[in-house]
Amino acid sequence: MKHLITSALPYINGIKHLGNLIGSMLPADVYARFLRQQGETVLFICGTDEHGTPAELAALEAGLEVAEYCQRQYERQAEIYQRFGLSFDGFGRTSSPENHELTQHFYQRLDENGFIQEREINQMYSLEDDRFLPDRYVVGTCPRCGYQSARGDQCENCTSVLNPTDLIQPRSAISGSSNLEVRQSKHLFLELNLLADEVKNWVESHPHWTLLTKSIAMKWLNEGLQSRCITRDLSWGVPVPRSGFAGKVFYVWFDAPIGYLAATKAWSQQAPGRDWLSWWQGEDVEYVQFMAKDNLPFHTIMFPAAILGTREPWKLPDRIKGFNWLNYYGGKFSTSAKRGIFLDRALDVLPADCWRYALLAMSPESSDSTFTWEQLQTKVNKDLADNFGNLVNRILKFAAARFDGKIPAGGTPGEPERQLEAQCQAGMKAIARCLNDLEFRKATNALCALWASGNQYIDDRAPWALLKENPDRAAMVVRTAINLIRIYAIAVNPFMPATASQIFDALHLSASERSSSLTLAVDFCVLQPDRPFEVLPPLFHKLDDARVAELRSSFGGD
Ligand code: B3M
Ligand code: ZN
Repeated sequence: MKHLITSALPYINGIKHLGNLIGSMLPADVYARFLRQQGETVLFICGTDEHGTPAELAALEAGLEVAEYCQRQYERQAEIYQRFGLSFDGFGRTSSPENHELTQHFYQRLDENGFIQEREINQMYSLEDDRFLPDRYVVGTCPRCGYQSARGDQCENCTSVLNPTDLIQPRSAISGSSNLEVRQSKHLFLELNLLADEVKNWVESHPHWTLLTKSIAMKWLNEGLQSRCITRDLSWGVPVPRSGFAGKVFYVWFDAPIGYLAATKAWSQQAPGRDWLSWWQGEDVEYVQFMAKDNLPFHTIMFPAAILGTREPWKLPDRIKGFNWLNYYGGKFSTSAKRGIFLDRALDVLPADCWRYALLAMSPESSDSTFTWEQLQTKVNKDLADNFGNLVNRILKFAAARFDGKIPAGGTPGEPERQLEAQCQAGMKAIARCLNDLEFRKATNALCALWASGNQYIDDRAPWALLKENPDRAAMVVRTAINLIRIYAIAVNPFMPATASQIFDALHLSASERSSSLTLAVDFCVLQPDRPFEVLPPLFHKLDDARVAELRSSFGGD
C-alpha cells in the first residue's frame, strides 16, 4: 500500500495565516512524517492555487502582471512552508503547463462523454469597472441566511454555494458600485446532475468518513446536484480549448483540484524513476486529502464528479479530513481583511516547532476553536517547556555533571523501569492510533501523557538524591532516562521535527537509531554505557505575561 497525501492548495494571494496552516497543510505534514517514520511509502503533494480572481485582483493591487505576481508569491510561500518544516515531496502550481494540459484533457474527456453543455448565461457586468465580475467579486446579501457580505460563488457564513445572480442587492467588490447589469455571456456547464448517482454511490461507499465530511457531502447530494458553470470571462487561468471561447478560462475550482495531479506530474519530471501515474491510477494507493470545511463541497462532489465523468481510472480520495475554523479571539482569520497572525510574522515571534505543537493541540477538528495568545502561552510554557523540555534538560545536565558526559552503566532495571517501559509502549501506541485516525488534537494529548509518565518516573526515582546512598541505581536511572529522551524524540518527530533532530544529534544517534517507527521505538537498551552525548540548551523558551500582552496588542488580539 502506498500513501498519497494532498493538502488543499493555498491561494497565491498573500502570505497565509495560522488558520490556513492548521486547517490543512500542517496536519497533512504530521501525517506524512508519521507514515514515513512507520516505514510507509508516502507522496505528499501541495502547491499554490494561482487562478481566479484572488490572484488577479491581488496582482492589480500590487501593481504587477499576474504571472509576475504569482511567481514572487509562489517563491515566498514555498520558502515559508519550508521554514515551518512542511515536508512536501512536490509543491506545484496550478498555473503550470502540466495543469493547463491536464485541465484541458479533463474538459475534453468530459465533453466527449456528454457531461459538458454550452449555455448563454446571465453574467454580472459592472459598468463602473467596465468588465464582467467573476462570482467572488460580486458581494451581496445571502438569500439563504441573510449574511451581508456573501460572495457570488459561496456564502462563507452558511457555506451555501451560490450564483452571483442569487445575491440580494449585489455590488462590485472592486469598486463597490451597484451599477451592475446582467449581460449574456456564453459559458460551459459541467452537468453534475448526470453524475449525481455515481457521486452518491461513491460518497455512500465511505461510511467511515468523519461526520463533518459526510454531512456536507450529503447536504449537497440531498439538495440535488445542479449543473455548474466551469468557465469565466477572465484572462488569467486555463484557456478553454473550444471555438467561440477565446478570452475565457476555466473556473478556478475546476482547475485547482486537477492541480494535485499536475503537481505530481511536475514532481515526477524532476527526477528519473518517478512514475506519477502509479500514484494517480494505481491500485495499491490510499489517498487522503486534508482541507478546511469550506473546501469540502468541491472535494466531495465536484472534483469526484469531474474524475468520474472522464471515465478514466483517476484515483478518488479514500479519506477526506476536513477541519473547522481556527478563529482569532472569536473573530475569523482573514487574509483579505488582514486580520490575525500571518505565517511570516509568526516565525519572528516563535520557532516553528512551538507553533506546530500549539496549533495541533488546539486544532479545530470537532468544532471551531479559537486561538488566543494566552492559550499559546500555556501550551508553550506548560506542555513544552515544563513537561518536555525541562525533563530533557535536567537529565542531560545532571548526567554530564555527574557521569563525565558519558552514558552511565549502573545496576539492572527494576519494577519502576518495567512500569515506565509499559507506559511508553501504551503511549506510543496511543499516538500512532490517533495519527492513523487523523485525530491530531488527541495525538498531542497522548504526547503530553507520555511526557507526564516520564516526569513521574524521574520524580519518583530522583537520581540526584540516590547518588549518595546508591550510586549504582542512580546511574541506571540516568541511563534509563537518557534512553527515554531518545524515545521522546522519536515520538515528537512527526509533530516537531526540528526539536527531534536537535535531540537525535545531541545523543549522537545513527540513522537507524533515529528513524524507528513509533511502535517499535520503545527500547531502553539502545544507548549503552560510555556512549557520548551533549547537553542541549533549553529546548523551549517560555512566554511571560508581559510578552503575551505585547503580542496581543501588536497582533490586534481584541
Ligand atoms: N485554494 C483554499 C482556500 O479555499 C483553496 C483550496 C484549493 S484545493 C484544490 O482557501
Ligand atoms: Zn449564507
